[in-house]
Amino acid sequence: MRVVLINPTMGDYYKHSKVAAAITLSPPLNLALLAGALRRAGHDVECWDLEATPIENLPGRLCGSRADMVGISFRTPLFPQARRIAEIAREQLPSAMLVAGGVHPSTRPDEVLLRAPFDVVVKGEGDETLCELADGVSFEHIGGITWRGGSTPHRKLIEDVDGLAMGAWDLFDLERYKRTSLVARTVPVADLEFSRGCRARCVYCTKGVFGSLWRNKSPGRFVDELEHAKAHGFRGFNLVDDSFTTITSRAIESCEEMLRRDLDMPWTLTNGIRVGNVNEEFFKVARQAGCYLLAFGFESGSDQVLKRIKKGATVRQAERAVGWARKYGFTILGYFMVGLPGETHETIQETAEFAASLDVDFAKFSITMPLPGTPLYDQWAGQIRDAEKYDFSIHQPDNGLYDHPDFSWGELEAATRSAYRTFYGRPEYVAKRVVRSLRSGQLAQEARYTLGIGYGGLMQSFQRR
Ligand code: B12
Ligand code: SF4
Repeated sequence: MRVVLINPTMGDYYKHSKVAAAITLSPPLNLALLAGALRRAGHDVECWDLEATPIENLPGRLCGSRADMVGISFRTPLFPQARRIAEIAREQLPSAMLVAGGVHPSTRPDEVLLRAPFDVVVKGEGDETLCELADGVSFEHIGGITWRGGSTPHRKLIEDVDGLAMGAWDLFDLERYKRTSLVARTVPVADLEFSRGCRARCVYCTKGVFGSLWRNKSPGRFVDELEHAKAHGFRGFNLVDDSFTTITSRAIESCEEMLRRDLDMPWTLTNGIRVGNVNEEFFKVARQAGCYLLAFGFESGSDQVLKRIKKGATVRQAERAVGWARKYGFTILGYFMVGLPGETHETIQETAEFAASLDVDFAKFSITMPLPGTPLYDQWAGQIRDAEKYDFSIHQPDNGLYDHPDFSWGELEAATRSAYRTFYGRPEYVAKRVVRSLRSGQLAQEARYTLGIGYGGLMQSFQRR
């Protein structure tokens, strides 16, 4: 079968966001893995990443592709755009099978079929399901799909993750992925995964694809993937795992294997690791193996709030983890959330002060969003303004998507600005940043990011105060 896989573009999503300078442009791992699996099963595949390679005449390209199947991948905010692409595909390729996959279709399959002209929605991991669809297996016999007229339950999570296909990186023009960012020093960067799933149950997190069963690759297979990526021209990698260090000893073993094969591929952990799942040895070995930057999902500086959101971590663990990461010379990013359930003005202030007290290099404060497929979405269902028009395409939440049960939007935004001010407004922070950026040779890049994320917020906060 001739298959075209499409990754929509994020377009203006980050235009008004302070994090734009920290977004790395990498080929989408999902398309690369799905294409690898399809090719292994004998199908012809093309990957169109509209983020890196916009297509001016999409109708013409689709028509000319003569595809039998078009698969579109999307997270929730990209649904409106995925719908437009599906409409064009339907017009140009009336007899092709249109397949939706990714996080949003996995959590809202019926809504996707109701509002967009897809034929089938794949729920959860698509590696095996998409091949079965392309092989022509009848819908009733394929686990984890919803189509017009039927549905099968989510299929079992893939346990043998060593058996997954290697990424089909040759289907991407890597020249288009050479944009550096704060979190990408050596480009192009490959997004890769060592494990899937996460055992924690944070109330704001979507588990609709990889679930709660943690599955990891063997160190040998994992490092084979790194070598495969390197052979295709990548010069660094970023692990997108939900929870890389779930079993810390396994993370350490994979770092040791990297060292043994002397890969020379600098790498990062930008998705955030759990502060309770680390030990000093991990930081030591990860640093030796080329990891230079990592993020922690701290979320809050209040143990009470952490408990309420089921983070399964404490403020004390956070302090200890930062101490170790600092000792081994990592650049450290901290993710924090504002307006979590159970939050008060005092706990938000506590979080801001906690962030400033930790020796982290950058802090990002995000207003809590109840995304579909999360326990928080169910908890706040009554607060969502118009579920039918729930349009996620806007990044910052002064978009009136939902009414926070305890704060007005004005209050949430003011609290966020104040948190940025508390963190980035410290004179000692500025001095420390300049010294550290000079030491790492990243002065220009880090200044760009700090100005964007920190001082963009800071300036706004002074203007609007
Ligand atoms: C890297 C990443 C990003 C990168 C994206 C980089 C890129 N090139 O795609 C950046 C930093 C830009 C990003 C942004 C955001 N992200 Co993000 N991100 C991730 C992360 C950590 C990894 C993504 C990944 O590569 N996973 C590995 C691949 C293999 O998994 P996958 O994409 O799900 O693909 C599998 C299946 O879904 C399926 N599949 C996927 N596509 C298709 C297509 C077809 C046709 C088929 C059949 C199957 C299929 O098969 C694949 C293999 O099994 C995930 C968490 C995670 N572990 O997945 C969060 C995650 C996807 N992000 C999330 C969120 C909330 C966001 C933001 C909304 C955050 C924000 N506040 O702005 C934005 C949205 C941006 C946008 N406009 O879409 C949520 C998604 C929530 C939702 N309902 O959509 C996730 C799941 C985190 C979480 N657990 O809550 N993100
Ligand atoms: S630790 Fe991260 S991936 Fe795991 S449930 Fe919490 S937010 Fe989700």
